[in-house]
Amino acid sequence: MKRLIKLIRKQWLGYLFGILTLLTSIVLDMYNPYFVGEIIDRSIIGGELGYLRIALLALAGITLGRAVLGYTKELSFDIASSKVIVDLRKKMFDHIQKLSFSFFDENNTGELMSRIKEDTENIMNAICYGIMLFLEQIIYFIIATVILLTINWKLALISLVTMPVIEYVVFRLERSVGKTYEKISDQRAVLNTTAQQNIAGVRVVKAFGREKYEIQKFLRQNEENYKINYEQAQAMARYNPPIEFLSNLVLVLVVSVGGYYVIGGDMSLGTLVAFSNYIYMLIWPMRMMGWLTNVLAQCMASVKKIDKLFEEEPSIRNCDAPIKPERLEGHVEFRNVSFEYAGTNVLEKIDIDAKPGSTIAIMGMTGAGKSSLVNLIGRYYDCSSGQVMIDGVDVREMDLTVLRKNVSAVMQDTFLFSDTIEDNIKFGAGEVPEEVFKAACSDAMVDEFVSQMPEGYQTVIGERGMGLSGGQKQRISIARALVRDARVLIMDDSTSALDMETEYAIQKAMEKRKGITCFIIAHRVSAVKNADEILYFQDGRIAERGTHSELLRLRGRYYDTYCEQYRDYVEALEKEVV
Ligand code: DUT
Ligand code: MG
Repeated sequence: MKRLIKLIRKQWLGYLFGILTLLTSIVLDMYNPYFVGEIIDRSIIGGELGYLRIALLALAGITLGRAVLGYTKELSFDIASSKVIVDLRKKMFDHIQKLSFSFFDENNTGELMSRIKEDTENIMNAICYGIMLFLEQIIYFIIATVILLTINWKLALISLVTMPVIEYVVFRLERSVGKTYEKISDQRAVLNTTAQQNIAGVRVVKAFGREKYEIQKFLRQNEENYKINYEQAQAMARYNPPIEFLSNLVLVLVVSVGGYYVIGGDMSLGTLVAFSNYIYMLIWPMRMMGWLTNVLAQCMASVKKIDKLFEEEPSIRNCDAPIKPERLEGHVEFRNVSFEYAGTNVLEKIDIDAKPGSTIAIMGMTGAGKSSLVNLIGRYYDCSSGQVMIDGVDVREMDLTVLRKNVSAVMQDTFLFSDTIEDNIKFGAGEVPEEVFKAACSDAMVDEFVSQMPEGYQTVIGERGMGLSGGQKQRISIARALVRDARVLIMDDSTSALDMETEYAIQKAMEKRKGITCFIIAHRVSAVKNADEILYFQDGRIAERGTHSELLRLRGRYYDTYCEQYRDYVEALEKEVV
């Protein structure tokens, strides 16, 4: 809330201008009933034709003035509020970007999207139309009350006494409409999610022949949506008639009592007409209050949700006095490292010493903790106990920017942006010399297929753009990691979609890149056998470790994997030989 008020205060000039035009417009409006009353008394009854001309001119002037002022008022409120929302969205986005991996494990995208979109829209409604109408109606009410009291206090009191009755009815009705609003908003979110998941996962739906089921599911949601909308329509339909009735009743009351005064000569006819016009200025604010409280309640709920998001602290951030080494050698050590996700142990007491420029290969069953291990190097997560060190400095004490700049990762799930191939590759590096870019593309075997494309590196991939094969995507993400001048390179299962030949070619190219400490996770023996040390993981522990030949001699799990992968080949070879 404080954050929002600060942002609103920043736009004070726009709001002030809006409020000034609003006040002027109200003042003009107040003359309307006055001139109508005077026309009746002086021109129609009194026969003063000259006055009629002046009064009509004044009325036309008021109407024109109000139109211009109304436009300026809406525009100033709109611009000021839009600026507040733009600032708020920017702050939210900056904040979300700062949050750690673990936050995104726990919160789904849909919810964050609705914070950025729907909740800010709710706030916009309140700080733009809400504030504007609230001020307008309050002022109308006060001025109209004063004018009515000066014209005829008895008649004014009769009308004022009925106002709480109208307000009570308005609030009762508004509450039922408000409830359906909430239901509609919830239901809309469900409908959106259903449609969005279905469209995003359309290939799975089709491949599994689940179209009919999905259509049914959507239709059910749609039907539900219709029902709630119907409910709201009914609530809305019930809303107006009773209020209309009450408003008219007040008018009838005033005209009847006022009629007596006019007949008795205590009040002119024109004054009575003006009086009844001012009464509308009392009733409208009463009617608006119901809507306004709803808008305000929605805004408060959204502000609360957004505040909660802002309260989320990044679990991983710089320590108080982070160490900023000029240059890293890339000496990575794990010292007695354990790690857990939400209370479940995933890694237990791991010790690794990766000398600068060495290659550590990691193998093991799925779920053994391989990705979890490498995620600790660039501090995507922090270990639960023990220490991960680079060049003798605990990664938690190193400046995050320096650390992340020096650790380059090819993640297990390839994610590319809907952008050109060139921008995707340069994503983490910014502007790089052409030869560095070229070298990365050729080492990652990207050049091989991109040079065949008519638009080459300017080809846009992703939505409506060029489709790529799984292996091509992997090659681009390898190039993206190579193009950065990082000391530590992590390749998490990043050659799994490549054929052996391409994998081999990339391996050979990587061997030329001296001085980079590599962590390679792979399932194929061919991808790990040249590593300085191979770690075989099982249930979060290193079950076997050594070089390729050491592990073969051990005749353990690595040996079994090796035999498994080479059996067919060996058998075929044996047959050939015989
Ligand atoms: N795990 C979680 N939350 C996560 C990621 C993993 O609870 O966000 C669990 C699942 C698994 C263990 O941690 O039991 C290790 O997962 P990891 O991804 O490290 O396994 P992996 O060795 O990389 O498996 P794969 O070969 O399938 O990539
Ligand atoms: Mg993994």
